[in-house]
Amino acid sequence: MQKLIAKIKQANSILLSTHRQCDGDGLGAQLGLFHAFRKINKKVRCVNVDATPKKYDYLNTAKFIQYYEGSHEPIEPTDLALILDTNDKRLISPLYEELEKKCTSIAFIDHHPILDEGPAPTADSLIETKAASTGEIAFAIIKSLQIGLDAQIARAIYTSIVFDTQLFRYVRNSAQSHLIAAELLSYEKDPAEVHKFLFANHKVEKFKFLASLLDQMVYFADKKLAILKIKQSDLTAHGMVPEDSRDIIDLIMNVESLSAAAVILETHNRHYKISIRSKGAFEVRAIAESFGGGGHMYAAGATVDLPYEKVHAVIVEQLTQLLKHSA
Ligand SMILES: [Mn+2]
Repeated sequence: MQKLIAKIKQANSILLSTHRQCDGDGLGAQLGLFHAFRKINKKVRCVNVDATPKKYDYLNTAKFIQYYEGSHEPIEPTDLALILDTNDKRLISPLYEELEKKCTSIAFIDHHPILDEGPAPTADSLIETKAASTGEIAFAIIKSLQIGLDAQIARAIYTSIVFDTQLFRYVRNSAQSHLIAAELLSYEKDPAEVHKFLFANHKVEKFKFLASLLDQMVYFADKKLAILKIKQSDLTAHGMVPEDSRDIIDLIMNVESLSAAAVILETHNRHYKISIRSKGAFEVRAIAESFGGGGHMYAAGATVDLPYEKVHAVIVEQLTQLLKHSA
């Protein structure tokens, strides 16, 4: 931490980024640091690989974030690039390759474990797997730099925490998430509005889509495990885009009997995006890693280019084995 703080102090220009298909945590940490660094007169910019989902409009993303894909604006030479909520440079590609050319140093600020068989993060990186969200690490950085909080910083960091803990359901054996949130609430005057933007944003069509999918869930191992396949045709039939299915894995984990479950989303022909969750009896990250993906111990994912039957069979086999050995 102290090494990174020194790097930040030295840097005149800082570029902030987060992983492709950003989420509330990466975005909140990025914007929290952005607003904080502006207060200490850094030349700071946010550049992400791809667009931000609409539900985050309340963070004024269009005003503060530039997009690399589809933009013709070059990346200017920058002292320091900070990449939030991932330590896997492949999730920033092809922006990452550009940052390597233009930035003096690059550091990942993240709470995911480093992949056993992935690219190593840069030497300046700060990986804190005990943090329930990257926003909490961003908060610690802001505190270390003795930057005063304000409403914009608070809303961004609060977004990180409530998003990754799913409204404090997934805290990591620590009071830290709650304590930081309590401090932020002196500045964030309408937390219920943030909760609404993040979690109560479903259209009626989305519920019809969900209803059709819940019927297609396949339970096995005494209803302790389940797999849900989402086909392209399921999305198009309800006017949905892949982003609309991202929260489904977390919704189905509300089934009491389940220990773990997987959603296999068909992104295009023979390409699948796998999301796996466990309630904690056993870890599922290794399954994602076996497909070249990664994530947390109990929440992981991968994208694969394999026939569906193969993907399905591997996941069923691995989940069944893990469940058996967890008993
Ligand atoms: Mn995160």
